[in-house]
Amino acid sequence: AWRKHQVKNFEDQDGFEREVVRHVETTLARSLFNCDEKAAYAATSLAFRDRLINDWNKTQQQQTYRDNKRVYYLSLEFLMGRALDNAMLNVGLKDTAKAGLADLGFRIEDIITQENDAALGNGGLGRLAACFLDSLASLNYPAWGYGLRYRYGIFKQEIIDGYQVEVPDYWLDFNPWEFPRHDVTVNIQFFGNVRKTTNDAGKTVAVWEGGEIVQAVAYDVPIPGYDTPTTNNLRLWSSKASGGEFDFQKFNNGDYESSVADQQRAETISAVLYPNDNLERGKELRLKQQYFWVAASLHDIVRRFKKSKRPWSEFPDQVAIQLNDTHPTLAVVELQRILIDIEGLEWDVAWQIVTSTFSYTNHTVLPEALEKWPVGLIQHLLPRHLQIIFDINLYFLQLVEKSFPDDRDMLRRVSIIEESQPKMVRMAYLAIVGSHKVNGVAELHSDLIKTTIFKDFVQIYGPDKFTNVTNGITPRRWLHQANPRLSELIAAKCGGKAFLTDLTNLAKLEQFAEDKEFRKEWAEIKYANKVRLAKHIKTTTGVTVNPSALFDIQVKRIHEYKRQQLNIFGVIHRYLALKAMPLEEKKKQLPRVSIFGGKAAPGYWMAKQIIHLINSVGSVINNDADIGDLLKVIFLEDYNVSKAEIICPASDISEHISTAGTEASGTSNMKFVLNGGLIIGTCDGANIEITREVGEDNIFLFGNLSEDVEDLRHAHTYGSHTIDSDLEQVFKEIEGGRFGTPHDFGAMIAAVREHGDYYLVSDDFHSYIETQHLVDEAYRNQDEWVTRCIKAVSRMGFFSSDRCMHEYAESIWNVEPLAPAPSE
Ligand code: 26V
Repeated sequence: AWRKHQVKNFEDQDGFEREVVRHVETTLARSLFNCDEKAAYAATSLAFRDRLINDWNKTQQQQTYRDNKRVYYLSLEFLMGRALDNAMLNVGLKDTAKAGLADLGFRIEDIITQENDAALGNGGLGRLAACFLDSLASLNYPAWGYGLRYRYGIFKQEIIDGYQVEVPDYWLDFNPWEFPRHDVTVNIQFFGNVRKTTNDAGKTVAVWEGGEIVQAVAYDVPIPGYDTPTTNNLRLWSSKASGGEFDFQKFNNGDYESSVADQQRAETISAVLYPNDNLERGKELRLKQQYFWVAASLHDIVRRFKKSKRPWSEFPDQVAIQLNDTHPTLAVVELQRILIDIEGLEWDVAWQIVTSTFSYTNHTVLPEALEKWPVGLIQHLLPRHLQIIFDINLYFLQLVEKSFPDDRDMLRRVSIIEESQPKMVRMAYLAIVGSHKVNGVAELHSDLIKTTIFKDFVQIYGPDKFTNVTNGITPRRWLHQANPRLSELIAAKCGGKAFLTDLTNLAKLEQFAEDKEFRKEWAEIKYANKVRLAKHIKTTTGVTVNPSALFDIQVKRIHEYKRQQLNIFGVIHRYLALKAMPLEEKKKQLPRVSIFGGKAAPGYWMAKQIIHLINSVGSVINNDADIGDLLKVIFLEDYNVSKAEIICPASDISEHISTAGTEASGTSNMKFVLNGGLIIGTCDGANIEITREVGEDNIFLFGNLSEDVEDLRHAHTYGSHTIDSDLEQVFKEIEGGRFGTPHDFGAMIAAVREHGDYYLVSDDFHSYIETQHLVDEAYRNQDEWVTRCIKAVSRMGFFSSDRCMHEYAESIWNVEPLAPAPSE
């Protein structure tokens, strides 16, 4: 009987409309006359959600039944963006929905934009996790993501009087894409103490007791693959007071307030995403988040493994766990604890299992981002884990001593415990010691970690433990969804939509790079995308920009190492040059729109100053009648995933100009090139591999190389350096009050002039300006420009996150895809 009544998916417009109407009338209990865009969004989402649930259940059943090795991607951040558009495209019924919604009186774009972004991440690291989930599902890998269900995602940014103001992102008021699993809970212990006792077998064992319990509740989010029924799972944990007798006791004793306070304290754990990107501040709540999420996830994974009744030795054959940066490193310790304290395995047997299970991805070399936790804090919060960390360190150092006898400095350098005041646990070292593979995210970055921050570990373990997997992006969201017209044009020339599942098919485009008609269509699409962005700029900032001008875009988190200050100093230089030009010459200049966007961490004062300078410069230049369309400066408020989908298709040039050696990879560089824009960039991160693929003629590189950075910094500090005279001119104008109160920007200038110019802005300024001139010159020849763009796109096949997932699967996880169950 069950089979006979199985839920049927809608297949056509009529079926879709029927489902929408049904959801409006019954699920939402609304009349059709009273169906606004929010309700239409809700009903459309529910209709698609029903489809996903079917595939999702089947996928999970199939994965359980086949019982192959699974991948678990542990990440504190998943920057998913919107789900509806993605679900419609992956299921292949967007056109059907579009027609159906039109029939019901709605424009599909108005419905799609009702959805709040799921913004559970800061930037590149979180968006990478989201792209990986898309690829894993699309390639039919049995994979789960594990994260935290933050009540507040990354803050919303408002610009008020040119300054960033943070507004909380309460995104959960209506979220049809998650399923609370109130039956899937895990009790998580904090604090307490450790007692040693002897068990029945006469062995000394540790018992962690006392402290407090917080409950983790699972919320599941379906992750549909593109053009496949495989629908994977993203499990997000939410924290809740454990309830039970303890609280009732308090309640009955009339201690109502304190029982409510307990509850609120528990819920605080998953309340908010930490908004720092590349800065570690060592807050206790952050450590609590990490353990809460790691312990719940591992409990879940172990529970699933135990159902198969296999011996523990097979755990690494069934489970691969990827640590997305060091944030989940406590998982290494937690699994060791489970195996020795709860399952009774011997240390060495357990440790073998642990290290075969985990692998670790490093995403930054910036010293201020490397996680360290005070020993005292861990002792207090997780007393048993600290003991295990000490033991892991002891055995590790013994091993090191065998290969490096008498090298006491080596032991001090590589110790997981930093002998500082206070003592610190170095999480990256713990992650390396607890993993069988460590990878960087672009070639240069992977080389740098081997020669700098993890150099000693290469000596100890040999080079094979360290590997590179260059980042990638999903072409479904970042081309097909964000740029539907370009996707269609490519499909028409590349033998259909195959490029969306094998991006190397883009190579077929190259033969059309000089084709006049094709170039024209290409340019028209770029223009239309610029018009779309110009409209967005007009409605959000009130500034009119000319879509025929060169659009120069830098959108990413605001950080000194990413050098938005270099960009804005360059803009000022351009403005001064225009102002100084005789009219005749000015008329010959190429109009340009400089577009910025990105959030500053709320506590990052200098980043906020940079935002303020950009806005101040904008308000002067945009209102200067002498300049008109020749130069506009725009700061786009609240850059996020859904805005990126409008912005990336609209660039002529985008900026990826970090100080060489600081940007681990970058991924927006890939998004912009894939959408037919060229880039201006430094020899850093994935820019280097993009250059190798697209060819030096199709990218604008400038600036010093990473191998020279150390010497240049030295020269700043020890006096043999003078600041570029054009840059001095820019500083003088700022100091003269041309862009508002000079005092506001004093620190930015002092950072370059007086404090050693750590990010080498002055060293790269001249090269940057010259290269921007080359961009202008190149852009004047539109035919050649478009040819370059087409060639660049045709050579971007390598940067699909599908390729990344294959590489991880083969060289790190040892997992294979699982063909979806045949549909009945
Ligand atoms: C550190 C911290 C410290 C505590 C507060 C929250 C927080 C959040 C993130 C991080 C680590 C940041 C590392 C990171 O985001 N790296 C970026 O990773 C991208 C994906 O691999 C890469 O493209 C970027 O170049 C890299 O900056």
